[in-house]
Amino acid sequence: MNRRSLFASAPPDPFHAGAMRSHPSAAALLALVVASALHADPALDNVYARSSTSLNGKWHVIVDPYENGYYDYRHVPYDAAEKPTGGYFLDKQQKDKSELLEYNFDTSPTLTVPGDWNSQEAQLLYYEGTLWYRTRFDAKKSAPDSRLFVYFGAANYRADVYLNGKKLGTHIGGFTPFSYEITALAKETGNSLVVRVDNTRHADAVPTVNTDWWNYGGLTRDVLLVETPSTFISSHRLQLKKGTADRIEASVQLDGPQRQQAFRISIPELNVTSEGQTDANGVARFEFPVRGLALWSPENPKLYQVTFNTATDHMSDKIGFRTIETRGSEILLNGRPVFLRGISIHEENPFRGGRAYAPEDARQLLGWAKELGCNFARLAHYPHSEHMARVADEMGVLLWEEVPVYWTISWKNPDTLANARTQLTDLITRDRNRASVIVWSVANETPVSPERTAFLKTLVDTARAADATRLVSAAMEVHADPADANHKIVDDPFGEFTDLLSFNEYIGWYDGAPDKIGRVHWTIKYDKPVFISEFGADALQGWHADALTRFSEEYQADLYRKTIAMLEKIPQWRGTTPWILCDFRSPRRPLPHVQDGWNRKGLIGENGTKKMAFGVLQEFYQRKAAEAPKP
Ligand code: GCB
Repeated sequence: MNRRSLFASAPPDPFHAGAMRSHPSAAALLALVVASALHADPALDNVYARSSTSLNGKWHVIVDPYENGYYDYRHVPYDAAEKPTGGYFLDKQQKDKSELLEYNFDTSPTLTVPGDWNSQEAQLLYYEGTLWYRTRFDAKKSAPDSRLFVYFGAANYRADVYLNGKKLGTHIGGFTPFSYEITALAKETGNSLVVRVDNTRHADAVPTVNTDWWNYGGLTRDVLLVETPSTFISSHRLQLKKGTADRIEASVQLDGPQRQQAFRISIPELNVTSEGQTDANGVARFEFPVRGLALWSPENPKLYQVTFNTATDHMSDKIGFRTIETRGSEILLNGRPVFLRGISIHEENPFRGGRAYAPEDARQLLGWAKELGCNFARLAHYPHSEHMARVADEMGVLLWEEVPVYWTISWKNPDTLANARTQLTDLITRDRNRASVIVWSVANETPVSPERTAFLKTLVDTARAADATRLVSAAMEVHADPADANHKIVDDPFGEFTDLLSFNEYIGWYDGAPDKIGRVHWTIKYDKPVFISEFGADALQGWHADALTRFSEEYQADLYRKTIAMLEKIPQWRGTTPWILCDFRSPRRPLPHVQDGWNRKGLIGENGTKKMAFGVLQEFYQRKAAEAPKP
């Protein structure tokens, strides 16, 4: 086909033949993407307490492996033109029978939002690439001067967002929320919202190409149309002042034309109110005493209704108050030593399959953790949905939250570092008012090198600058003594910068057989609380054999028994999150009839049935809970 002749009479196209010099260079395109990724609309925290309409539901989709909807035939993005002539984001409809149009959202299939595409459609199970989503919605405002935003809980991995044919921006990072203001662009009826989601893995991305979990793509969390007053409370932060249990520190940010206003914070149940004034930037800081506060803990997950008021906006949040710190090798919760009886969790729903996203999913997963006897959970290996932290607040489960700096990241690439920092900051901004969250984790199993330690140190500094009240850690690795296979050494130089000395170990699974566990002895370099962020073994639920047979429930249960006995001999051991609550999908696990694409280290199988090791850990946690000093 002579493509040139086909386009000969088309409307002028600046990127068409003859206009080569006006093509944006690769560097300019990258700058465009980075600029739009950094393009910040006002933060919208506490989004579920705001006035909003759900845009969840069936969205029309076009699977676009060759990205015809994004690039023209010279591979230049349509949206780089000032007045794009093509691109699926224009959401065109054929006007007359002669018009050539090779896509049509209205007649395309649908997928449910929120939800990954892989688990909704068998043909998309392994799909990695671009998929276009389109929904239509009306946007009738309740007041003429109110403002409108579209909010995305998460889109994995890159999202290009368009409203009524205009680009709102690009967001990078698969697990953190983002929003765009659409006040000027939205119409009362018939808005077209198009999102190109691309889950292609990249070596310089966060995470990188190599992970042990499924790369679920799509609009994986809630999409909301949010309405705010013209000047509104765009973010808030309120918790106990560091080092005290009776003083509250708060800060708020207003966005809009009337930034300077009187501001009031109240906690009616405690009979406290604090008043202040926002400055020219819309910021106000508060500090006030509280009396008779019931501190939040797993045993008593007390939350208080807190209200935030200005003349133009009001908002409320349910917030718990607790302290967390370390002293030598102790972890102190509300000033008392605590042992973290934990479990690691991937955000997957074993019954429905695929990425979990709903409050009910959070209740299911954290409910199992409670049944196991946990007071703690590690939300591995990326930010889970906001519902997890909110449900943990209600149920009384302490949390470790993590960013996907996993295995081999491009340590020397400044863009990779900027990306990781943004993901970490966005996670902290979203969950910094949740009492359940006590640990920000900046990485998992990263290979020791000066570049990696500098990269992670920057993340630690970022976390501490954003939130000085929580602990910072990372799941590190154990080093072997070349002279003695049973001698395990914990000496990662990064351990100097973390509050917990957390590491993963797989003695008896990747490292020898279970009989090795009893022979191991440890050298631990730092006087910090030792936290075992992973141990475990694969077991196919329902498959029984002797304790030396790999993949049997007996092997896994025996490994748990032996590991617990070994860990109890480490004097500074203060908690663990064994790997993992439920079996989860992983393309790294092909063994037929045993793994079939699942990592089988769950204590619960793919169908929700518990394995023997669940009972072993439960028994240990019951004992630890009984031994714990009563509050
Ligand atoms: C690890 C990783 C985790 C894997 C696990 C395994 O060390 O942190 O993501 O899934 O081991 O099963 O190998």
